[in-house]
Amino acid sequence: MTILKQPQDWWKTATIYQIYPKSFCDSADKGTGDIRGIISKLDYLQQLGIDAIWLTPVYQSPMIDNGYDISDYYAINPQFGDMADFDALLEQAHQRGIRIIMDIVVNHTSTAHQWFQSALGDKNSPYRDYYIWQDPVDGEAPNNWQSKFGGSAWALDEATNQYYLHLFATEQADLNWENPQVRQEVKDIIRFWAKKGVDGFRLDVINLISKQQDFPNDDSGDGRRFYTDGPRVHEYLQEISAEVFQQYGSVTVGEMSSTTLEHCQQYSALDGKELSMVFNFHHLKVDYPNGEKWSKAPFDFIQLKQIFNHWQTGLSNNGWGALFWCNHDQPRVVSRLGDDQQYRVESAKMLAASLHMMQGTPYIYQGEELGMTNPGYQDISQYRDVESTNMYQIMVEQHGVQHDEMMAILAQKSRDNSRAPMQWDDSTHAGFTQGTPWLEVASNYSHINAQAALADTNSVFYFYQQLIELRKQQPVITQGSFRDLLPQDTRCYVYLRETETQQLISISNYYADPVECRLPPEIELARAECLLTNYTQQPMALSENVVALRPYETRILLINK
Ligand code: TEU
Repeated sequence: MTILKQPQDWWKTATIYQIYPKSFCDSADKGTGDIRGIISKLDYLQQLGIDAIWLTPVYQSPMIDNGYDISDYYAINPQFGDMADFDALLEQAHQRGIRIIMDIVVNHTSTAHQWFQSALGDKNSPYRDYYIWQDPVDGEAPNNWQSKFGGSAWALDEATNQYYLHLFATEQADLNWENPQVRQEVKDIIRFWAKKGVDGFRLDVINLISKQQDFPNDDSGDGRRFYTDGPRVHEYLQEISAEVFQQYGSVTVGEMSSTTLEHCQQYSALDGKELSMVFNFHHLKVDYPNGEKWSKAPFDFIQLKQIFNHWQTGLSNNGWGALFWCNHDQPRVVSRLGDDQQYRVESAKMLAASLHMMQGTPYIYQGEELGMTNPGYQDISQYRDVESTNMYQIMVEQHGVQHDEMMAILAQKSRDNSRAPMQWDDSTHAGFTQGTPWLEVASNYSHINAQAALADTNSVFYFYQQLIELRKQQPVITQGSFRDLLPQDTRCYVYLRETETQQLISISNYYADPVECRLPPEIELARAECLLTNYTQQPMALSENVVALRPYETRILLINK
């Protein structure tokens, strides 16, 4: 087994690529992707230049939530292959210098897990206390907490007349972290994978593991304030970190739902006592009017900048963040914040540059490097995601939203937007499968695909390749301080990264109209070298400190002091 050296903090200059295996590449004509399919694309990933792969769950699972409902943490789902395939992936990736980060889902298990099966209907089961049970209140659920996928977060176990908690689907029962045996099981699971040579872990909704133990009713919300960043979460993370992560030198990224900067400073504190870095989602709620995901709205640009500024300055010298626009739960960013028609290539590159020049570790979600778009499904039968199908029912049947309106909302917001199969080439089903794909391929695959991107030196792919390389070459990207130079500008995001020896300026026009922006006089633009831009023609002349930007134009400038 090839083991990669783990120089300290290697992940600070790294770029990580997220693979959603079900939608990546099918090696066996069955319509769903698999591990062998991933292995066949490692050369492609090496060419892109990424340092590590975050693999979303490939464990045994009934796939109600596509693997986020695990029924056996020690086995590979046959849909994806077997343990020999997994070992081959690890070996083949390592031979190419690519690390593997596994997704660990331990806020909950599948209700098909043997622990839950033993606990269900039996108060005396040794596994009963692995889960969270409450008696009914007035013959109803113990409180009004809502599932993230809609409806009550409690489901009744009729045989014992107690409810179990499920913050996600009914088939995803929350584990009781108060029970030390549960924590022991979690450590054993992580150790098993770390011993195999896995390089790190992405921890699913890890800030939800500690619930307030009196389970109060929430008279002003959906209950999240009683389990988000909960009372013992830091203690639990420190325990696992000391006993497992630090022992193996694993990189860790925690997915933090509805979190705060203060908690994230502690989760990702530089002493490494909890996690290496954190994902937060505040910047991806700028198109949720009044915090409501299930309605359509343009994004709030000023708010987007304010959120980035808050997190960039707040984590600087304090912690470390993951930088991302896309993942398997989010719509495609080029459709969301860019223009997926006329300026698809320009806006995909601009969004990439504007994010990748910040401090943190960038994550690229499969297909983002091609500028893949939302697939534009028009029929409810095209959706597969449990959240989307639940929400369709709730919104249309209970809230009286019109079918057409809900279809338009799903086309903008559904998680299936990112789960549409990867577009490899212009053959049938985009080269993703020879079978019938489990989720339809976007019809634009004939021109948006990896093969076409590799043949075009101006493609989004090569732009990402350059961003990945730049991060390794220019220490200011990893180390520099952060300052928004034009916080009031309603069209452009212009920020400065600075160390004692370098200034890096990221300038981006977030809109399709040309715009001029005036930089503060202390920036000596005449001395700047342009490291990267998304227009091939000569950049427009800079007059004094005014920069003229074309639609979605982005420029990365460097000034050596
Ligand atoms: O997601 C956590 C989470 O809360 C979401 O991003 C969720 O999809 C969103 O709130 C719905 O509006 C993680 C996984 O990334 C997701 O795929 C899983 O479904 C979820 O946990 C449960 O394991």
